[in-house]
Amino acid sequence: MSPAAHTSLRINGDRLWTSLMELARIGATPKGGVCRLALTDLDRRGRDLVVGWAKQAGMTVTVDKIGNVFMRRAGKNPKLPPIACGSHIDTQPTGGKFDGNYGVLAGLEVVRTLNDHQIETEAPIEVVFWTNEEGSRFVPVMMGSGVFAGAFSLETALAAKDVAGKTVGEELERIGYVGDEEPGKHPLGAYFEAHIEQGPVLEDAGITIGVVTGVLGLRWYDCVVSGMEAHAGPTPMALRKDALQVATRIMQETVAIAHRYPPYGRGTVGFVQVFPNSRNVIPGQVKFSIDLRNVDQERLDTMDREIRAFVEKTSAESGLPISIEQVSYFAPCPFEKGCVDAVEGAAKALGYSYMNAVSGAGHDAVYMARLAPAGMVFVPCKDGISHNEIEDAKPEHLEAGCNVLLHAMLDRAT
Ligand code: HGY
Ligand code: MN
Ligand code: MN
Repeated sequence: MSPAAHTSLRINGDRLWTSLMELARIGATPKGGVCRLALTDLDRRGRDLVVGWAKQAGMTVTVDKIGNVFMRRAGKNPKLPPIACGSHIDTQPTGGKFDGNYGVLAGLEVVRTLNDHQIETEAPIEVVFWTNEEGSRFVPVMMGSGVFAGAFSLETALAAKDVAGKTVGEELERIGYVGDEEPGKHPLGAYFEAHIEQGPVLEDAGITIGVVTGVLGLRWYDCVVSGMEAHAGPTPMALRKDALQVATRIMQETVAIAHRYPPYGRGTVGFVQVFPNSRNVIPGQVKFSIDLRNVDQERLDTMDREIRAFVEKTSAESGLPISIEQVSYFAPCPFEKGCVDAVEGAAKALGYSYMNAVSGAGHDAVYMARLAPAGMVFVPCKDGISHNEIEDAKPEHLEAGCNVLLHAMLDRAT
């Protein structure tokens, strides 16, 4: 918990809410959500708005070669590695106002509060937003933080293409966010991320703060089933090479595998491309995503073996070629005890209800945990819904989470 001198310090919840609503206007959708895909003009406008606010708060800004943005508030001792916080401002196509955006603007609110009270921390404070956390437009997921942590190379990331064939490198150039700093050459003393839970556990339990102890491991795959286009009328059922019918067996097995490894087994098929996608043509090719997750490494590896074995069996039985390529992976990630304790200590001292939580969603904190002590603060979201335009959260919960972030960071920065 932060030193006695600061225990009465609280953030300005109205200012945080106002900033969230202003940022949410960039890419606002009719149902009240946000569509601000990575490296689009909307992403640029969102980046520019947040960077403008940071400069107004007296912060300096550094951008690295994958477009990660580091906004810095000086500390007494510039030689100390910064105590950082942050998240992402890119969203899902049918995303919400709070996923990612909350963690960045909560960090900005921490700085604004320190400014209001002329508090000088020993270590610098930094607020970061990472490029393409969502992995929706460009794969891999958590791209900017992954390059920063060395999980994959800058070249691999810059070459990634969206469905229209545009590369990360071209789009980063186009929106003017190719920085000079080599990714990863930026010391961090500790990293905290405030985020909505994106699940129902906190709300169901009536708890305000989730003390995140770790994050599920994740494997993403691209799977392609190749058949033969043919006419839906004259082609007898027994003579078809129907790529979609075969693909659906693998989609069903993706879900079945998750059910076999509870309680944290997860299996999802969210992206499907059918070719030629015409109602009276037997599909000749289907490309689809597979997302497998679990909290336990052994179970995640078993799920990996089982989906690959099923693909092989299905190809042999159907006679259709099927490829499966892993395109994203990170291991289950426990957070550092000191950071977990700092979050719990802050929640306790501030008088908020709290409980331990495991994150089903991936976050940039997963990669930061490879480089420095890292922790996360969860707050409830309405009905646990996220990656949906109706995503919602209570101002008082967002304020509470930001107060916990403030004091957990002061615990490390003063
Ligand atoms: O997929 C995830 O868990 C994160 O929302 N990118
Ligand atoms: Mn997120
Ligand atoms: Mn997300």
